[in-house]
Amino acid sequence: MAGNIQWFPGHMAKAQREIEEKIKLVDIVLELIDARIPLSSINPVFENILQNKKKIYIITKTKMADPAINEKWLKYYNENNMPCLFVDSIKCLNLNKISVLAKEILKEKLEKERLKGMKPRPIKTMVIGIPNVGKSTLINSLVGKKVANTANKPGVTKAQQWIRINKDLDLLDTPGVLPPKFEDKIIGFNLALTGAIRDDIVLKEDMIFYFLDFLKDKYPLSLEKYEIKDINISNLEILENIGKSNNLYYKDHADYDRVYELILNDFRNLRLGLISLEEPKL
Ligand SMILES: Nc1nc2c(ncn2[C@@H]2O[C@H](COP(=O)(O)OP(=O)(O)OP(=O)(O)O)[C@@H](O)[C@H]2O)c(=O)[nH]1
Ligand SMILES: [Mg+2]
Repeated sequence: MAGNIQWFPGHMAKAQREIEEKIKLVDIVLELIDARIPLSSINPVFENILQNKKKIYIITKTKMADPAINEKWLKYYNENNMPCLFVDSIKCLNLNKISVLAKEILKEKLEKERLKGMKPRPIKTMVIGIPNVGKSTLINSLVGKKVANTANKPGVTKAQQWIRINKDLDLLDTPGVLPPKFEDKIIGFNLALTGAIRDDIVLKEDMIFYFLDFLKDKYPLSLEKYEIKDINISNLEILENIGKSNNLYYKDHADYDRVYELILNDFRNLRLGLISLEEPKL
């Protein structure tokens, strides 16, 4: 699809409505952001829905992203007074800090309740974010068992679900929501590369050409996996080389579709190294 990508599947409209309905019930929101695409994984619609609700940015998949770029993002969030935690739900990085930080942010409210004689209660939190960012995986890792379905594709969670993490924390899992349109086609590429939207929503060829240009510019060494040392060759030559060395051939040229799949799988399974697709302008 060229130019603006305009779409909004019905199930997302419903998921968004349900978030709007439940927002009153929660003390604080965890907005999940993919460490590899901290700009593209923000849904501006959430800003309107949340209004003045307290929020922690939970940066997920930290261990899949470039550590040097993670550092830059941490600095960015700190400088902009955006409470954040860089976590990895698979490697259990910083997960125990979530309820500590939530309590700290809600200290005044909880103290007021205590003074009124109310009993201590779990903090109610809603986990929101774009599809595939790791909402359900985070919840499972916090509970220590599989209570929510997860998979590496968008749209796995279909309905909201309350989950008690411990006496201090209740979490509401929600289905992923994306904005109704992406102004910038690079956002579409970033979302498709990381699996937040299905690959067939963007033009795969354009996405792979964008990605190869990006790698040449920012991560030239990653192409050594394909024995490409001279980054001045064209993307078409790169595809031909990869086709040849991986036996992905169709008549006299590379079987492009299968080469695209190979590159995508290599990126998603970290075989090209730890790659961040977006960095902050500091
Ligand atoms: N390495 C790593 N993988 C993660 C992390 N969080 C999630 N994943 C993987 O990302 C994929 C998507 O995770 P889910 O938890 O299903 O994502 P979701 O946000 O609930 O997705 P929807 O329900 O579709 O909105 C799964 O393959 C997870 O294993 C993380 O912190 N690190
Ligand atoms: Mg889910």
